[in-house]
Amino acid sequence: MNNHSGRQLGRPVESQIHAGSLFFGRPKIEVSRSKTSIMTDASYTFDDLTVVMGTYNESDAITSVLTDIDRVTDGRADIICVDSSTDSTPEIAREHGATVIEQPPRGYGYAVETALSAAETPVVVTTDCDDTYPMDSLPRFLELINDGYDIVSGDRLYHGATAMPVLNRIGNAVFAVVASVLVGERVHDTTTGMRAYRRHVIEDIDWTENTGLSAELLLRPICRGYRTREEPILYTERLGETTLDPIDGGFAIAKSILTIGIEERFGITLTWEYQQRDEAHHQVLDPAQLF
Ligand SMILES: Nc1nc2c(ncn2[C@@H]2O[C@H](COP(=O)(O)OP(=O)(O)OP(=O)(O)O)[C@@H](O)[C@H]2O)c(=O)[nH]1
Ligand SMILES: [Mg+2]
Repeated sequence: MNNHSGRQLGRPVESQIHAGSLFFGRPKIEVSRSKTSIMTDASYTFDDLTVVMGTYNESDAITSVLTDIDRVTDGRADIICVDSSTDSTPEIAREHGATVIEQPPRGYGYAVETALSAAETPVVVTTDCDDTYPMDSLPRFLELINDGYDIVSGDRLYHGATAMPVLNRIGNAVFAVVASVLVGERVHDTTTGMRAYRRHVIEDIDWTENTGLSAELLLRPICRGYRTREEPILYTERLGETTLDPIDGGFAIAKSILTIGIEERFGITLTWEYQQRDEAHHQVLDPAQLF
């Protein structure tokens, strides 16, 4: 361990993700280790935090999600929703005081990247707007950012994620193993929607993925030496219908993980693939809404 506090080349020496073991089970989370090894002068509060999300017909869930954020942060965190809905989601978001940016429904990654770019605070947290992620974990995520981490990634699988469909659970476990081999660090949940980032990480990297953006937002920073850790979170059943097709979406994420791994490991850009991003992989696509 060392006391580097800036961006490092090579492997993230403070990363709690690998914790010395690539294949021998889940690493023990050692918070005290990070507290003694990482030097930072910033101490952020909820006034320095924006929670961002894509929203696509989430009227069943959005009230609960936004109310939880306000309750946990005492109304101090900014909220940005990038919305592509045809239901009342954007009106509900505005009523709750969220900033709403409207965008055609082009997929998860387009929405989340727009939302991340719109945030102005030094700390940004992503979530899905489906009530699956625990906003009660926001204080812990902020604490870990203040401990010096650039990224804190919610690990849904640590507690079993029994609310997750079995197919998704198996897929996520496989993604994690493949990604771990590719990036050379043990990761456990590459597609989680809940993470905290220091905003400079978002600004430093050119993002290329759509459905696979969540994996990209974790894997490229790991490969580039940002201080990253996974934090166990509880995952609950979704309110409202899923927007993403698990099969098509799963293949898109697998392709993203392979591409990111190859690009980062070998320092190449697979331009043949990224002249344009993958499509939305929504469950029900309404062609009239696409442009
Ligand atoms: N603005 C916008 N948001 C989107 C789009 N596609 C998905 N989202 C949002 O992105 C988040 C993730 O989508 P989910 O449907 O939860 O996908 P998932 O988490 O893979 O699937 P579940 O396990 O069912 O939650 C949700 O908050 C969606 O509303 C889109 O095209 N535009
Ligand atoms: Mg979701």
